[in-house]
Amino acid sequence: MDLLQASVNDKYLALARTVRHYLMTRWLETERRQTELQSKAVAYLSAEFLLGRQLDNSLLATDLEEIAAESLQGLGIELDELRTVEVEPGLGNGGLGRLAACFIDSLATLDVPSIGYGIRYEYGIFKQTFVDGRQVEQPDNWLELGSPWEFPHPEAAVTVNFGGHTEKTADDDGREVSRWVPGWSVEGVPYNYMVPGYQNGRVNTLRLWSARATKAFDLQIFNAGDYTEAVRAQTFAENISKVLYPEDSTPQGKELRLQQQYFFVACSLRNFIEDVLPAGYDLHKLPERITFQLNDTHPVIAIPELMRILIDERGWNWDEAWDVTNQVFAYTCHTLLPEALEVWPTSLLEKLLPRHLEIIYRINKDFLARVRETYPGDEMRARHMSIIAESPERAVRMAYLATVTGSKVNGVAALHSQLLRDKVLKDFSDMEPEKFTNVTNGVTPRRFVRLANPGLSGLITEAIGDGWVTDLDRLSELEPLADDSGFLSRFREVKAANKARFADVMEARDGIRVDTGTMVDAMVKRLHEYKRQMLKVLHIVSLYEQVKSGALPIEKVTPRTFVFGAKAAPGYRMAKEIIALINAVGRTVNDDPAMQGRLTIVFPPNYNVTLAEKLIPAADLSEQISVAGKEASGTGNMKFALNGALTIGTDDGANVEIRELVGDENFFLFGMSEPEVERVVSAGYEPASFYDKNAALRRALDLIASGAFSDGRRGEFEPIVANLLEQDRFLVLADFQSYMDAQARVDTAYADQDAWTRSAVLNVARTGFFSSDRSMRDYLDRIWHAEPVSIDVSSMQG
Ligand code: GL7
Repeated sequence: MDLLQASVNDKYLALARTVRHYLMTRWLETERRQTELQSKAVAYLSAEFLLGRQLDNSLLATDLEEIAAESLQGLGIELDELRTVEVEPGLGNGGLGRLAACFIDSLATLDVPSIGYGIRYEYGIFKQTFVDGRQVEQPDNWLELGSPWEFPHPEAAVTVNFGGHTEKTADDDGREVSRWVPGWSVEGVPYNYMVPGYQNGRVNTLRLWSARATKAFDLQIFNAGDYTEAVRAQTFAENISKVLYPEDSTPQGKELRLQQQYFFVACSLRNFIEDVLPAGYDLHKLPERITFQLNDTHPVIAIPELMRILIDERGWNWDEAWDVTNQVFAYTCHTLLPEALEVWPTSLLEKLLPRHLEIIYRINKDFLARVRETYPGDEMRARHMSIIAESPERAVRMAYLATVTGSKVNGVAALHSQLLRDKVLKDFSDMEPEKFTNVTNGVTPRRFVRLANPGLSGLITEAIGDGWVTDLDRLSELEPLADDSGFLSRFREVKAANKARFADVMEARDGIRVDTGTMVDAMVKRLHEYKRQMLKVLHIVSLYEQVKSGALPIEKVTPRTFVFGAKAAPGYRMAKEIIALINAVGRTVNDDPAMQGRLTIVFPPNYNVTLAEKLIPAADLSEQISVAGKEASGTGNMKFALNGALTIGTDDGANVEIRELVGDENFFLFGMSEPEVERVVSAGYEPASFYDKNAALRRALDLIASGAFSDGRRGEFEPIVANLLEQDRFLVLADFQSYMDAQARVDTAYADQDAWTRSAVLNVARTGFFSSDRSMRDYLDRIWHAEPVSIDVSSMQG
């Protein structure tokens, strides 16, 4: 095709194919080396990988950016223009999925043989739009314009069975064994993605599975002459990988969801055992070759699947199979919300995976025998610890199954792991304390500093060299520069340039104007009541009310741009109401001439990884304000701190560790601690008493209830107000005053720009700990015990 006729998308695709071609040699070499050495690898099983755009990351990993930009320029093409056409694969909901993407990046960069296994959803997380300020979901057709980063392998499809029943038969030795007679099956087609390490020649694989109808199935029906039925069957099969469930931190409990989970782990185990391991490999030695890390409970059905393979397909006895299964799985828990722990009704498992249910029953029987042996006579304990819940309906507690089976169980921040041991999984931790460990989350410095913040990266590299990109602890070398006025002013210039860039993006993307002279105060994360976007809204409404009532002179208000980014699960009513309220407050405040240049609210729709990469480097203040004891870790908090935003936050999740590292004087702490929350709740929390006692809070809530943000319609936000006054599960009202006070401290601190910038620099210098490279080293030391294997790039051609 003639270049003149090529669309921007054509050019983007051409560039992507060129880069991936370059990576291909390294990919093949990585695989060759693994086949040769057969060293221990890590398989990260995750229902979500929220990858973000691939082009930039690949250019960075290959160090091809400059060459690409120059050669494109020679052709009259701007690299920047091509970057912007890439549609990010949104194959995840939020933190959990993005964490998986950071982890595989770090594993590749650390030269660890590893493979990611997940689902190639045809539709990722929905595209969020606002209609009259209310969230409306649109399908995310991310494959529409072609997907140059994936390699489909239809020839390597595997079959996955479902349904049917089990039969008791006798084996050769006359022992009774159970046999699964499945009712139907689908095929899983692997789509491989390259996961390049940072300039080290290693290219690992992310293998995502796509479902299609089996040939046999089709053929049977076609032969019977029923064309429409055959096509229907195809659609039925393809449904399995059709769409990502948009629920976040809540279990979905739907049959299709369980189908997705079993589908991808069954494909992955089969792939690993039959294609990755050498032919004839003795599976008794499996623990020498692999750890399957279970990313939350979504892949936990892999446990009975491996037992089934070993016993039913390989003819092993139970104890042998259990011994190996125990050693190869480890489980990461990502939540503290009891309602978010997945349970599957036994009735559903019976229908979809009857053999697996039998295996789970047997695991439970053996486990409970162990509990009774350890705690004779303590029947209550046995009942509490049972993998099978008896009410409200008989169901399998997937977190318990994972805990009982896994070699290790970890939480994702120090406080979270402590609360798992003390509360969520207390009985299990009492029985097997050595099983429990912590690995604090991390984020990849490649994507979230080096790529997202070229200005800051340049400044850091100039000061301390570029070693920090793969050794983030080296950021501590910046510490002395926090007192260097020249450095501080350059740091400030970078922040200003990042704000200007963010403003440009907002203008181009959404037609939203951002005043770059204001403090950028950002709260971006899924909309969830426990994360308390409402507390942020009350802060804004209170400031607005105080100005309007004359209590606060406008000149005293620190000019701020409040940036929200948040998707609500489509079925989560209250979350959607809160989105509508934020937009309503935004409209009123932004349109009020009295607020001009002082208080502005921007809420770009469809917050995603791509937008995060532009916003985070521009932020001054990072809002991490969940009620203590609910946010397992948070990872946005780390990204902001690493980019020089100061945090206003509760003692929750990884905030605790951030504050410890940056120091109290560089962090705005507020709110009740987890034990305080616990005490208030158990004493019988009465939110209305806070409303009665606190005039500012009362005025803010009254203003919302008065219809001031809804054209006088008083009932509009009644559900939100009533919920706060009557229930307030997440103690928004109880923490209001403390939050307002902390925000006042923010204003005071921000007024001294030198001191603020110094704090910002110290945030960068002291948060190297939050590299996902460090998280991976912790997993390697404490859980996986796999070794790096370097790839020799010297002989490779471009
Ligand atoms: C989460 C936690 O809510 C979040 O705090 C954590 O940082 C993340 C990664 O460990 O996992 N758990 C969860 O279910 N989702 C998360 O983001 C969706």
